[in-house]
Amino acid sequence: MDKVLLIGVNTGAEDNFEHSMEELALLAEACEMEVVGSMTQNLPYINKALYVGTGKIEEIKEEAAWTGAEMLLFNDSLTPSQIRNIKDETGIAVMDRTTLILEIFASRAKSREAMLQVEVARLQYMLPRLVGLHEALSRQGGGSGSMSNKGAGEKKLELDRRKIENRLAELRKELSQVEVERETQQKKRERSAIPRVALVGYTNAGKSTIMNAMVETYIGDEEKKVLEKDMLFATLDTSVRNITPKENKTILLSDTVGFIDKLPHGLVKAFRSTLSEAVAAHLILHVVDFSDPHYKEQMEVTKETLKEIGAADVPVFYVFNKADLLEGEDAVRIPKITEQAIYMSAKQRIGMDELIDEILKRVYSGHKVCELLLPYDRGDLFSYLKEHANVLENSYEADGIHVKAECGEADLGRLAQYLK
Ligand SMILES: Nc1nc2c(ncn2[C@@H]2O[C@H](COP(=O)(O)OP(=O)(O)OP(=O)(O)O)[C@@H](O)[C@H]2O)c(=O)[nH]1
Ligand SMILES: [Mg+2]
Repeated sequence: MDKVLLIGVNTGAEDNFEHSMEELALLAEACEMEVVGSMTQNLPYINKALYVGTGKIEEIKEEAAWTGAEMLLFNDSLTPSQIRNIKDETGIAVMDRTTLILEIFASRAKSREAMLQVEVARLQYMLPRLVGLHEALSRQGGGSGSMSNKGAGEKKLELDRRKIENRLAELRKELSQVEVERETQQKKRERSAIPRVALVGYTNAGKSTIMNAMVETYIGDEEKKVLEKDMLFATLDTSVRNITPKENKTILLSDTVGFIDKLPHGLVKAFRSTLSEAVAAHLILHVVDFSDPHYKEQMEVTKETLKEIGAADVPVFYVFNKADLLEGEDAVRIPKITEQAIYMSAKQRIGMDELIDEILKRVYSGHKVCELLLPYDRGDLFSYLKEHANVLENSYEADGIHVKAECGEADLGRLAQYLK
């Protein structure tokens, strides 16, 4: 396990500096690093060359020697020259927050799509930094400034850059093929008229735990469970499960990657297709870790990210999870339900039935009771209704199958000619 020393500079621009340092420690743990210390500095602005103030470097060196740190982990995105300068000054390896998050994603990615997405994000992050490095070196190698007089280092970097660009093009091509497959599956789900519900929220809020509680109760197949773990970014791949909590009331529930403050922009872009599950949902369950003192900021980050991926118009129901952990005057009697939210505990399975009721109420609200007369040669429609609508009554008569069912709008349109 790598021993790391956390370094942060507080310029006062961020309201939650302390908390983002705590989060950095969690991210380091999620990447299997051992945090041996944390150093912070208040500065009016970031030092362009060294990120920290010049005097601080000496202190960092001492602290690193004292704690045995093998790596310095900075709570920000560093420029290539900062990385190089800090390395030169301290002789210790340097990593920044963005690279760390990309590393975590890279180690967790399992599906072909997630792996491609992460690699694209990583290379995209590297590319401009290579250019920066390239410029710094060409200043050294250029000498006379003549264009033909390229240094060997410069040529190598140009080559590296071209290699990365080619690789990126390849990856994007492959990714778009994988995305076509995903889209086809998604279209199939959209056509099936089964309401789609997406679990969305800050990382570690309990999305996968809710998914598993539902799988346990309504599917009962251990194999259908997803990974739930007290670790940032446990989930990277979207999983979709077909759940039928009440007869004829099926939903498609999807569990997606969690969000975090300062999620590298390249990653949001790279994961857009995975997150499209949320965009295409009828209902978003915005899961919040209500026991986290910073839950309000986390909700803001989630809302912003949802806007960014184009899911701002999807109706949202808030799930204030982990309410079992609140004590004293903060304690809430759970389950508690309001117009827009439920307070519950997925882990203790308190409020799961109520959550299901709220979901069904919302996604089946546009459903109307209708009476149909289906001809006998359209038995396929009857099977369809049995699967997708709530069939209340049916009888086989001389003129056909008489059906009374609760149907959604899309189905009503499709079945209009058979309405009694
Ligand atoms: N006390 C308590 N712990 C919970 C509750 N729900 C989930 N947890 C725990 O919180 C941790 C994270 O849960 P997950 O379900 O993996 O969280 P997630 O939102 O899927 O996280 P990512 O996949 O990383 O985005 C696990 O250790 C869960 O056991 C709850 O209601 N109460
Ligand atoms: Mg998860």
